[in-house]
Amino acid sequence: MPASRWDIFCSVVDNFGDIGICWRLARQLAVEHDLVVRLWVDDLASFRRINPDIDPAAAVQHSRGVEVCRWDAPFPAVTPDDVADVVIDTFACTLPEPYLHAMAARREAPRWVTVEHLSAEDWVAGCHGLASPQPQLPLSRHFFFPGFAPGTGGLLRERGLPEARRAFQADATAQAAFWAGLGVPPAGDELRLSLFAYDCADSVPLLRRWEGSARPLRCLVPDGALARRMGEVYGAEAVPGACFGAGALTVQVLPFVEQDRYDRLLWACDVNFVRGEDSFVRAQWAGRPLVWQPYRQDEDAHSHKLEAFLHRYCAGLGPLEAAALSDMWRAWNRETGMAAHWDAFLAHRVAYAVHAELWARQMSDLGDLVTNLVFFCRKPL
Ligand code: TRH
Repeated sequence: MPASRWDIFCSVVDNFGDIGICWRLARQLAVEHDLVVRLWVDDLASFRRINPDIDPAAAVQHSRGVEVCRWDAPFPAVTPDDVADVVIDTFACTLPEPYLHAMAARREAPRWVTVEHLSAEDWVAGCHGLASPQPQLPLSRHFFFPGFAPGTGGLLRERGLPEARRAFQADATAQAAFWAGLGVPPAGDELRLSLFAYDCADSVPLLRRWEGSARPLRCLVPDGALARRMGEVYGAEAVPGACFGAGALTVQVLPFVEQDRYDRLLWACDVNFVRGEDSFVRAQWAGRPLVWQPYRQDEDAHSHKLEAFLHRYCAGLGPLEAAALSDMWRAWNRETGMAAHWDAFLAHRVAYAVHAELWARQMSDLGDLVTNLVFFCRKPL
């Protein structure tokens, strides 16, 4: 049987990816695996943006079956009995010293696992599951890598997600209600894009290209730096609800919505621009064409991640489709030449949607990350 108490530590570096992933992990452990889960978060204000239930002032609160604790410094006094059976430090965040010492003083050491960043690179399967002893204390932690290949931890996917997504995509009434709830008019023959991206200095040529589209195009962009930059192009204030643009293009600024609603946005749009890790994975489950922008890292590490993923993802596409997709993704990440590659990308939209379904099925075959993690922690050392 899996150990019953789990502590997850989440340090919100910047952006929302880390808390986005930890929140899904915590919820799924509690709801689907019936575990007692505490989530320690050092930035509740960011957490609140993806979960409006959260009160940033509360030291302890409950949401969706999870106990959420504010991770303050200094960390409160902690005894070995307070330590959970499984301790997860996400993305190798440094555990608080008092907690670490209490872990070492526990009669039976807890299972200590670092859930790592997502990458499609080949080395991931070789590192998944490796142990690393703590140099000063009688503790050992194991590395758990999400991934896209057998031998990795797989991807976060809740029970029933594919069915819920397909039901929504087949239900015109549910989609109409969803758009209305967001203040977006009925789609008609408009092409709908969701665009969640890091600030892009050179998006103007792409906007101009969209203005000249044969078909009306609505670009739905969340409140943030990129929306403001787009607003400047049209002399508009990019606040949630604002619409601006020219020709065939309407840019509409959306509020940052709660995670489940963001999923629906991805399911409802024709093409999704996503970034980082979590929105990238959610767009893969959406079964729609996507354009990915990895989180920018020093020494161009993100380009290696991009190429590794393209290598895997394009394996199931024909040469023309693979080239058009790779060109568009690379241009988006170089922040130049996107306009030149957009038409070719869009021309293969139907093939990409078919491929997205196959890819999602292939990824499902790896098992979902949380179930894999529970099995991993159940295995005797
Ligand atoms: O915010 P991100 O850029 O996160 C990144 C990466 O995870 C990266 O690996 C990490 O190291 C870095 O942060 C610090 O993008 P990501 O991963 O897509 O996370 C965004 C989260 O926000 C995701 O859970 C989806 C959620 N979201 C909403 O809930 N509502 C919204 O309206 C939008 C646009 C996003």
